[in-house]
Amino acid sequence: MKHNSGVHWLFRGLALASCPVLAACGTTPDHSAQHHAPAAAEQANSDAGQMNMGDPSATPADKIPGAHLRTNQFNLLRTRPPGTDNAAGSAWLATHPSGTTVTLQMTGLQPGENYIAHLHAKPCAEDNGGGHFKFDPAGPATPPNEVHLAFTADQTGNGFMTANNDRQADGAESVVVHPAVLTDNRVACADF
Ligand SMILES: [Cu+2]
Repeated sequence: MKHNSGVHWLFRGLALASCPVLAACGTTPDHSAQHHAPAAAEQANSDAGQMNMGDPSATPADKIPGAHLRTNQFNLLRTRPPGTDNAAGSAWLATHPSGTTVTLQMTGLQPGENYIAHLHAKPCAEDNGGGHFKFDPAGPATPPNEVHLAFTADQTGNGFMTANNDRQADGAESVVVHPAVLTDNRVACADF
C-alpha cells in the first residue's frame, strides 16, 4: 500500500509539473479531457484572430460534475425585433475549478437567423441586463475577456450553444440574446 501510494504521488507530481492546467492532465476522467480539449484549441485560435464564440458539442453546463450551477428561463425583452414574440428557453451558468461554462437552449427563434448571446453585468430588470460582463473591467469587449455564444436557429427556430472560459464569471448577473446583425435589439434575458 505505502509503495503504491508513493508511486501515485510521484506520478501526480510529474503530471502537475508537465501540465499547466490541472483539469487537462491525464489524471482526470475522459469526460473532462474531452470537455477541455476544444477550449484549448479555441484559445489557440483566438491568438490567431478567431474568438471563442462557443462550441455546440462541448459538455453542457448542467452536465459538469461538481459545478456550482445556476439556471433560469429567458424572459422576452421589449427591445426584441419583429418575429421573436415566441422566443423562449433556458440558460445555465456553471462555475467550477476549470472556469465557467454557459449553455443556452431556445425555441421560437427565426429559422436560419444568426444570434449572439453574452454574459451581462446587470440583472434583466436593470437596463435589460446592462453592459457585458467582463473579467477584467478595463480589458477588451471580446472573448476571452467576455463570454460570447454565437449560434444559428435551425429550421424549426431552435437554438443551442455552450461556451467555456477558463476564469470563473462570479460577477455575471444575466445572459442576453441578440440578433447577430442588430445587437441593440435585445431579444430575451435570463437572470442568474
Ligand atoms: Cu449582450
